[in-house]
Amino acid sequence: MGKLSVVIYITVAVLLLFLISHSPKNHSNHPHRRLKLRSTFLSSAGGEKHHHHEPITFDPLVADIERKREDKQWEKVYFEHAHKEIVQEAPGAESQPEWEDFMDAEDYLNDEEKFNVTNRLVLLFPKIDIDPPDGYVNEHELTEWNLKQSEREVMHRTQREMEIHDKNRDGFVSFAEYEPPSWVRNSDNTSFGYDMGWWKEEHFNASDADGDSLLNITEFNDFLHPADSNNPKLLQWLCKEEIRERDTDKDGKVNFKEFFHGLFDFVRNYDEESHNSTHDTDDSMEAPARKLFAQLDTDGDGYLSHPELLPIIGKLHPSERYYAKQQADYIISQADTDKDGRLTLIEMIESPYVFYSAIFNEDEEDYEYHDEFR
Ligand SMILES: *[C@@H]1O[C@H](CO)[C@@H](O)[C@H](O)[C@H]1NC(C)=O
Ligand SMILES: *[C@@H]1O[C@H](CO)[C@@H](O)[C@H](O)[C@H]1NC(C)=O
Ligand SMILES: *[C@@H]1O[C@H](CO)[C@@H](O)[C@H](O)[C@H]1NC(C)=O
Ligand SMILES: *[C@@H]1O[C@H](CO)[C@@H](O)[C@H](O)[C@H]1NC(C)=O
Ligand SMILES: *[C@@H]1O[C@H](CO)[C@@H](O)[C@H](O)[C@H]1NC(C)=O
Ligand SMILES: [Ca+2]
Ligand SMILES: [Ca+2]
Ligand SMILES: [Ca+2]
Repeated sequence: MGKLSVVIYITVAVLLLFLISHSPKNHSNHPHRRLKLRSTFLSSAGGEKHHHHEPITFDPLVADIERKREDKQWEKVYFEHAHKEIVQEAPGAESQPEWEDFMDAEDYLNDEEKFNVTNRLVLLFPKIDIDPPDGYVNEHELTEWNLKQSEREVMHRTQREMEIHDKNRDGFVSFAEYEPPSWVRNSDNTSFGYDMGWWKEEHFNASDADGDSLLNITEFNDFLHPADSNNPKLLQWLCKEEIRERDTDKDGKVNFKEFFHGLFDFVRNYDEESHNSTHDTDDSMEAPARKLFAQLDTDGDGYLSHPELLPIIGKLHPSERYYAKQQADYIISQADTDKDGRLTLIEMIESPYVFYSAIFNEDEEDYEYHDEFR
């Protein structure tokens, strides 16, 4: 008995020593470059507008892991929401049951033998370099790739939303079934004037492209993301909504002042290349603003009506394609070593973390540096 336990003890100890000395962490020479799974769960709940957009996850394998994790969080929240009584009866129990799973997934991504970033890029390159397949990834190919990843992500979230709202499980959401987000129901109509018509019946009707009073998954996805829709009724609704928000004197139209102090900034920021943020003053921007206003005001009555906003609605509500291109431009600017405007596989492998920047935790690297400037 005694001998046996000593043998087991020694075997375990030797095994542990072996494991520790061969632990992947020990030969990771980039301690700061830890890939970190994101939680976009809370920030992504409906109504994304204007400003913030989560970076698109480049690698479908990583996106898959993120989605699975997010689904778990979602199931937990939805379960608690649907069964409040049960959860309240068991205080403190299982407060964070998924934590272990998250850690495992992150360890997996940072284990260079299991998740080898070089090998991932070698594998993905031919899937991106398709138009044309010429050994180079150009801006167009990278934009399309990013767009495909983000559309998959958006549709996945829409499917989950659909599960909540489609109460009779017929694959359609009726207006009666649709329950707007709680902050819409609780806010009064006049506060701030933002999002006044969002999640209301007019918005719903505009999303219903075939007019059968039900939203299928495509129409429901459009409803949640009007700026990415091709449905003209919905784009028109979006323009009307924009007028409602900007029309501070409530005459139903947008005059130059309302345009200049509201909409123009969005249009200008969209066309980033053409402006100097540090040198812009109201005075220096008034002339270009007046010029654009005159161009948009096609009937020349001195006001913008909702059809006149249609040419710039994509700039007021940037689409997924806009962000996909922005991210492609950023990646190319960082990884295109020979500055020919396109990426070879070698260039990609030499800057792997640019591609994983969406999940690349750079906090540790820059913290002290930035503190100096506070
Ligand atoms: C990753 O894969 C490349 C290419 O196959 C190889 O050279 C490299 O050693 C691998 N890295 C690790 C940590 O296994
Ligand atoms: C908002 O406005 C609509 C119509 O203008 C009205 O029916 C509704 O009661 C208002 N809601 C709140 C919370 O004030
Ligand atoms: C939405 O459409 C339904 C059915 O066509 C109609 O009864 C309702 O009045 C419409 N609501 C609005 C706000 O347009
Ligand atoms: C949903 O309905 C639209 C017409 O409004 C149609 O074009 C689309 O293909 C439908 N989507 C699905 C998934 O059936
Ligand atoms: C941007 O600012 C620089 C001065 O820093 C100036 O020379 C240049 O003309 C400006 N460009 C535009 C488009 O205003
Ligand atoms: Ca190519
Ligand atoms: Ca429909
Ligand atoms: Ca290049």
